[in-house]
Amino acid sequence: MFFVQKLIITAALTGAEVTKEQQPNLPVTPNEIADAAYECYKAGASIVHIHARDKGGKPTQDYDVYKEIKEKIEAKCNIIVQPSTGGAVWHSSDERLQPVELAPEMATLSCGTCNFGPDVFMNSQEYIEKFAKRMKEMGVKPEIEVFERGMINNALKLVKKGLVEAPLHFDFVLGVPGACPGTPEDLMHMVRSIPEGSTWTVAGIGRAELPLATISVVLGGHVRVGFEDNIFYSKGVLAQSNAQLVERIVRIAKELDREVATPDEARGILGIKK
Ligand code: KMH
Ligand code: ZN
Repeated sequence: MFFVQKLIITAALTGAEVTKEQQPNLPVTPNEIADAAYECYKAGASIVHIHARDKGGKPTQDYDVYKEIKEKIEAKCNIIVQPSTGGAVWHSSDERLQPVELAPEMATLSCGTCNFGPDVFMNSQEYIEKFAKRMKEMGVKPEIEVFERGMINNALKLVKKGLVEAPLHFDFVLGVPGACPGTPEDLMHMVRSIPEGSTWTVAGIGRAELPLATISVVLGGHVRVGFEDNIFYSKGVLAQSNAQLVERIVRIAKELDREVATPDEARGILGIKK
């Protein structure tokens, strides 16, 4: 086989920024999120990246809401549930850490501060180490979120301090307004900057989603798509569902002769023991 690893597709279903007004099919209640996760699983996703919302549709990092979502998804399928510890820009570090207490198989670990549209996404060294330490204690595999190149070095510092264990798994989030753009050159620079033996995925924001996902399929990386990152199917046309975005990546992967990983195969690639 030309490709060493099967393709891991992550569906980022909801995020903290998108509203139902912008994307009427955005899943926000635990039932909607669980249904969307199951549809993405059937379409070929092996990980779901989760952000919870409260009853009013506002982002929340509440333990109980994440618990309900996780249990509802796990009742439907064996997709890897990856809660966010990024939350929304205004959440405190303690609020953000709550879903880690559920001991999910994975969670995100943002490794530096950056501008985030009009806001600042705060991830001081103190936050990063606190999050990494708790994830290690809870046996949670971190997905290292990289919004700027220097965040890779911050992640490597965690390895030196024994807070994260190699092999590392990175997510390059490219095209956030105020942070690293989503060009192919930016992606290549990131890929060349991580230690050998690491795995990586790419979350292209907005219009960058599809081209960067396609490049990643060819390069042997992995792919994240979904309404958190992009609400459109094509220019000016809203996507019908998160699963529709997953289905397109599966078609592209098939055309390029790259097999798509099941959740258990993704666990094997990422070194997650269930
Ligand atoms: N909502 C962003 C401020 C993550 O999920 O770990 C942060 C975010 C990253 O979405
Ligand atoms: Zn997120």
